[in-house]
Amino acid sequence: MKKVITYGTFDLLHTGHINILRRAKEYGDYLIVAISSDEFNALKGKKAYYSFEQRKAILEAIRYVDEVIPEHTWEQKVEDVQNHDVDVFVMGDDWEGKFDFLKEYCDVVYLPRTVGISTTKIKNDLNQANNG
Ligand code: C2G
Repeated sequence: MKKVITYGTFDLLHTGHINILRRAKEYGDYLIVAISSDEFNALKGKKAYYSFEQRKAILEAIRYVDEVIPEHTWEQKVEDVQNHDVDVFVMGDDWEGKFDFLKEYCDVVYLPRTVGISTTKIKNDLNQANNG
């Protein structure tokens, strides 16, 4: 079984997230998604609308996703890849090059981001719509 892993906050799920999950799954048979904990999000300077538990439940309902684990630190990726016998690490290309150190342990793939959508854009658009 070929195992793939990807990481992210996945807040306010949108087609950009679905696109990366669908394409990541195409690299193997089993997709693990490491979702940033609320505490790690704070480290990333992010405040998710949905809690970790809510984001986990949402991701677990997606057909491409086989397992969801928590992301607590920047440093856990090597351990995750080894402990879960991961063959391929996939991220959007806004992270291009940032995780090349994993090439020692698995394939590393950066996929083009979906243009025109982001959680930040959703929040801004909603704020504008509600504030006139
Ligand atoms: N993404 C995408 N297209 C978009 C928006 C997001 O392909 N329009 C991808 C990102 O490139 C990332 C994944 O969706 O691979 C999740 O994005 P975020 O939830 O924003 O995750 P991020 O904050 O980038 O966290 O250790 C890695 C970090 O946890 C990544």
